[in-house]
Amino acid sequence: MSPKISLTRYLVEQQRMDGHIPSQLRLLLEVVARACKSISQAVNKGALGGVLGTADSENVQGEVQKKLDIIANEVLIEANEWGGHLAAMASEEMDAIYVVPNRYPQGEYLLLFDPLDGSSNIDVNVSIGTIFSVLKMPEDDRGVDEGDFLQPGRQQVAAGYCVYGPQTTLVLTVGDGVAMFTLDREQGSFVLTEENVRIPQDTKEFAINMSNMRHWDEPVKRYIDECLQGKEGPREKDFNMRWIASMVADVHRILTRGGVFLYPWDKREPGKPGKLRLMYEANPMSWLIEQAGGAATNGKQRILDIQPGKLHERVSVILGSKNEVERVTRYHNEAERAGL
Ligand code: AHM
Ligand code: MG
Repeated sequence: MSPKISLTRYLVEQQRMDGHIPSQLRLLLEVVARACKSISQAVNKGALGGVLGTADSENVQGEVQKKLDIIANEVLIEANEWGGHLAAMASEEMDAIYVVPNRYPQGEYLLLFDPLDGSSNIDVNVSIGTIFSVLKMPEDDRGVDEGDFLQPGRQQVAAGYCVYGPQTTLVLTVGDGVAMFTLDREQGSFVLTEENVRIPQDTKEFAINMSNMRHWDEPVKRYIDECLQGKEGPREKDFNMRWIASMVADVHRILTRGGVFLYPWDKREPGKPGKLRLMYEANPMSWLIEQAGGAATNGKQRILDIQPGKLHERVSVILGSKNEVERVTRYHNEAERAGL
């Protein structure tokens, strides 16, 4: 029987092999994984741990916070602030960036996270997760501020998520493909269970919140309408639909068996470019998807090339199997040319 490869061993070997994980980054990833283990414990206890339900607060986006949103945010901050690997953190649940306090050494990395993605699924016992993205502090920077975070997604040095479902699975990229680790609860460690994850280029499965159909713009309507026509329509095949309403779980399915995920701009709030957040949801997921051979755009442009203007910026997201994402993107370009 081949020996189990723990996350620690995987990271050490990656560091040795190509040297592109410096030791500070390795420590950072181990600490994030440890925090995810502790969030997984809290999620697991559910009502027994008194962690379900809403807190009496709203986040910067005006969304009511769940108790677990706040717990997960605190776990990630407490785990990461003292190690000397970070200069600052940013979170969906915090208005401003969190600069590592003076009493601790400052490191060269910036960590962004959505501590508990899929909040609407917490109380109903459906998969949820933590999404994270790691950037490097710009060189020769004297003091960290929000501007340091505003880097396009292609500059990420690590990205991943941990999905708390029937299994707790950590999925990671450091720019050398995608690896998956399953939490072995008896050993208390993440064990490598999938390497070189690849997404099939074609798919018969789409994920979108269909209840927003009447608010979509033309290219999205055209794409979904063609899928719904199945064998009798222009796509000449029947499509299946899934919508978990936890991006982590939908993306995990796509990394596992392919598919396309869409959370497009829609007319409900025309001033907002989309629902999902660029820096700690779309960017890390897009990089993972690209690293597994898929694609990710906002309909017009590669997500990883978008220059963020602010920390909590939103974006339209289309990601997954390459040929489908390219098709939806082409439909957007065609609609633009036709002035639709
Ligand atoms: P959250 O970070 O507040 O949980 O919101 C993001 C979630 C995504 O995980 C998911 O894809 C989407 O919101 C679901 O939205 P909707 O309820 O509009 O279908
Ligand atoms: Mg989220």
